[in-house]
Amino acid sequence: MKDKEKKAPIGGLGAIKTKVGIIGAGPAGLTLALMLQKQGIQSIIIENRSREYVENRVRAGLLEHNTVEVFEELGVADRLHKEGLVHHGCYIAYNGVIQRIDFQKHTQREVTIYGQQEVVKDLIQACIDRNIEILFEAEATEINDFMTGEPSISFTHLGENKVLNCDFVAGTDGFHGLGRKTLPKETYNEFKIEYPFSWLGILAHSKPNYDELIYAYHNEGFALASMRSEKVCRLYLQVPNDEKIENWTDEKIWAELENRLGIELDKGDIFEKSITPMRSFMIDNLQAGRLFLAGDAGHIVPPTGAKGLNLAVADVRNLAKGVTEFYKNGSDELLKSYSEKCVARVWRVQDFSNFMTYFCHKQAENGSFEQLLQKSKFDYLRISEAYQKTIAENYVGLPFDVF
Ligand code: RFL
Ligand code: PHB
Repeated sequence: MKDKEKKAPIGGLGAIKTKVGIIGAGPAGLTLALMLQKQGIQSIIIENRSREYVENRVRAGLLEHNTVEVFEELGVADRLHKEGLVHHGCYIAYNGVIQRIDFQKHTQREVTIYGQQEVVKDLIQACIDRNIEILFEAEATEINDFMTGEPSISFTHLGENKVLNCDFVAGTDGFHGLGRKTLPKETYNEFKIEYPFSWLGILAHSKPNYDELIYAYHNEGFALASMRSEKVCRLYLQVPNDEKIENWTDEKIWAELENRLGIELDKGDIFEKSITPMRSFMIDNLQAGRLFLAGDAGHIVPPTGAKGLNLAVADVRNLAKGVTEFYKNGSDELLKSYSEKCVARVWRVQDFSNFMTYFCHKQAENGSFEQLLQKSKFDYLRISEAYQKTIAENYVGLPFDVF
């Protein structure tokens, strides 16, 4: 919808107004709304799913030091500190030979294990407590006039067509959202890798009998042992892209995990299983006029580096700073450099996530040149403090303002 006639007038039937119209109540959109509210800037979030759905969507689990600090500053980290598990290192294994990466020693920083569903629950509750309006089951259908100073978002809610008039539009609507589809194609280049493997992920009522995460290369394929609490394990197995979840009985999953991880597991009740493809994707521009993309809307990293949610938080931190500067000092300098600043960090994280993915996954035949190079990297990791430090500082998250 390009012409203004089709839109309801401001204050008219179905039209509402705010400063920042945010599409998507994922970690990016919710964090942005709270950052803006802290600066006295009003926003409204439009989310096409129900509250129950977004609060129960199983995804990430690992928060960088930076991300935890942002949540502390926003006053939403109480439950995270009570229930989250702080880890000072992780293990990387190659066919059963284990090397610990010591985050504390190499970076004086740590990571926190806390499920994305819990993050989202905390953020939604804080938005509600702070009178930030979230319209659930409201689908954004069009972003209008974003090259002018008066953009708007057309959406449907409770069977009605509505319009949100705003000064800025934040496309924090994930990989399949409207934000990136709306960004003019001529403003960006697109980059992607589709990996020839996927992750079969499970959640189980089991006691993790490992104290830190284990990333395991194995001749049968990669496995990752993570956790959600002292009673819930989160585990992943590398599977082919065309794998069907029906082919994996619980017994087969546990046997394969024990084989690849080289440890005995507490084989409890599996209550969630799904297969996720692995991809790296990004565009090198995240803005046009008054439309700004953040989080998965602008980039996807394979989960081996545990970075997607953390990158989403880094993006919206830059966006909130730019919008705040605009309202407080009338300057759009930070907004103009928003994309450039975010994209520099995205490239660094893309490289690390891609490195971890190729490093840990089974790709080449045993004994092939590629597989022996991969093994050599692991042999080097075993003896090189420098290599360990490089992994540690990327894994815990580089400080925000270096990029
Ligand atoms: P989200 O979470 O996808 O939220 C976007 C929201 O927008 C809504 N939406 C719309 N709403 C209204 N109108 C429309 N037209 C809309 N279109 C979409 C959607 O319903 C949704 O609610 O994006 P956001 O906020 O950018 O957050 C990104 C993170 O969710 C993602 O990067 C992470 O989950 C990635 N990830 C991990 N990240 C980490 O930092 N650490 C980890 O340990 C980690 N592990 C993972 C992961 C992702 C995984 N999967 C399943 C892809 C492990 C896995 C297996
Ligand atoms: C998780 O706990 O879900 C998780 C942890 C680390 C990763 C990916 C996922 O690299």
